[in-house]
Amino acid sequence: PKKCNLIGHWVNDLGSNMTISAVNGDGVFSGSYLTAVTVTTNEIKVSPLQGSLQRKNRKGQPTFGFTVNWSYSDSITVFTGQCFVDKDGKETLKTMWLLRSRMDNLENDWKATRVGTNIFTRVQSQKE
Ligand code: B9F
Repeated sequence: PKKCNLIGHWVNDLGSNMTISAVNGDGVFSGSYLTAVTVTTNEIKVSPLQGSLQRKNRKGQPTFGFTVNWSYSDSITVFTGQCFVDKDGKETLKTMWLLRSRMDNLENDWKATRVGTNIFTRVQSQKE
């Protein structure tokens, strides 16, 4: 079956855009993230992401994790997931995320973390 390649342009079920620009030999990768949604009226800006791809498994469909450090807020999101390839070679990233907001005090810590899922599919480049 076709190998999963994280490099490229992805869109998720919320319409957020993610670009993974490089993956090195150790599986360390970097890119950028533009969320389509926000909770507040904050201005949304492209934010950097850094992640790690599992390289131990030679059977394909690797697991990975990455962090998005929101450049316009004091919040941070971590994603973990797996890249699946179907029989037609179509890649899907199935992920779960935790969004941590900064709280002013320990009493508010209980409400600091949101959780959810996102499904990413590849945005085909014009020449493919
Ligand atoms: O909306 C978040 C934000 C941070 C401070 C004010 C607004 C940051 C963007 C999070 C985007 C999430 C979703 N987008 C996506 O593609 S990450 C997981 C989801 N997948 C309000 C106050 C603190 C946090 C939220 Fe904020």
